[in-house]
Amino acid sequence: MAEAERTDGSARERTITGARVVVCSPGRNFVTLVIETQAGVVGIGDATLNGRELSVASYLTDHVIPNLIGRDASRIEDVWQFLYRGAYWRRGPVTMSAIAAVDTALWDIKAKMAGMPLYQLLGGKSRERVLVYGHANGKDLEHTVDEVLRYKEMGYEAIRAQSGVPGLATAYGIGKGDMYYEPAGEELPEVQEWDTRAYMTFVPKLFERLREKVGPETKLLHDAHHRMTPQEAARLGKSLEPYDLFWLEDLTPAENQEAFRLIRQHTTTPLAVGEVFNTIHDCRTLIEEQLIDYIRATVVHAGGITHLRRIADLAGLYQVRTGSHGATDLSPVCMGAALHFDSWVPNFGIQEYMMHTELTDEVFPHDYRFERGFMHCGETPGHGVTLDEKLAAKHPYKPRQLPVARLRDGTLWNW
Ligand code: EZ4
Ligand code: CO
Repeated sequence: MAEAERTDGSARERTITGARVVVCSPGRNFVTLVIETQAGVVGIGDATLNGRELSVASYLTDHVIPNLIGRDASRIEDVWQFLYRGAYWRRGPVTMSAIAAVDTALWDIKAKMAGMPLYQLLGGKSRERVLVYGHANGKDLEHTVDEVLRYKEMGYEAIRAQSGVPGLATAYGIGKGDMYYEPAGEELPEVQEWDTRAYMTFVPKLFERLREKVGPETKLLHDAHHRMTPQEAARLGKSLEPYDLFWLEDLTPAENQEAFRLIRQHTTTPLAVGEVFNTIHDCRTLIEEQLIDYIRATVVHAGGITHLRRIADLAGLYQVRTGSHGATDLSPVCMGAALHFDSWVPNFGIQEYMMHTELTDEVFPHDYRFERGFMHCGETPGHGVTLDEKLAAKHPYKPRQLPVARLRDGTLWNW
């Protein structure tokens, strides 16, 4: 290791002495990185990439961890740059989730060493509580209305509504009948059916009824999950304008960022994009041209707190607010870190929140909590989430993949 990369004597206690990856499946698969320092301070980071978990685990174990041993855990920025630039092969979900895990664990360590909750290191709280949205899913229109009203009863001020579509055997976002939605099914992907026309005919009817039932106050959200062409997306946004959505998410695949110019010209429905983004480059055009209202990038898939902060700062220049992904396939470690980030970030919009199962919560003890529509991060030094490795070991990894979508004629579509 070069001189500059070695820890100096006074920083001996901050030296990274060990790191390991824990893959477990307390109901669903999670990948967690554990980093240890000479002083015995331990930090953890989420590295979960739904359906491709072991690739990130290997990237960390085989390629990243050997580079961490002996390094100064306090040099978060330099470690980030080392892992990003130093790998030569940049970006991509596997690399960026691995970097995110290291980054999150190092922020956890730094905050623990400072004896402060993580949000203090970011600059302190900008708000008292974090607005979250919950997921209401129903097999048909009436069922979805009931579910939305149930979430309203639970105190949610913002609710995402997804519904089964008449004539389609399956639809994105519909759970298997309980609170714990999980899209990854079997070892090989479930094939779901998709028909854009059936969906686009139905969705405005759903939101007309929902708005009637919940009244004007409740914030309603919807996820189109990348299924539309730009022109269809523009029309869908327009057709939902009367129902005053908080946001319409992932209308069309956004590797084509320029497509949003067309959508934006046609609709005033607020747009959210970015849960699958890994870096600031994935959203630079969307943000700089003010083509979206909310950026969905997360701690775990977008290079950790260090990189998410860069994205949020760029977004802030253009009045784009954050709305981080928070599905159950992001572990409580990501949620804990996200809530510290959300408590600080000046241009905060909303945070997605889906309850993890009791077993998941037992494996990842944490101090964040939900209270009537809002989340609160805790005051424990670090990000406030730990890993019960003994319990985790009782729930080994199970191969599972996300579904795929096909059109009625068999053409593979975007799930
Ligand atoms: O389908 O995280 O807005 N939330 C979502 C999620 C994603 C899953 C994929 O693993 O779109 O539910
Ligand atoms: Co989404």
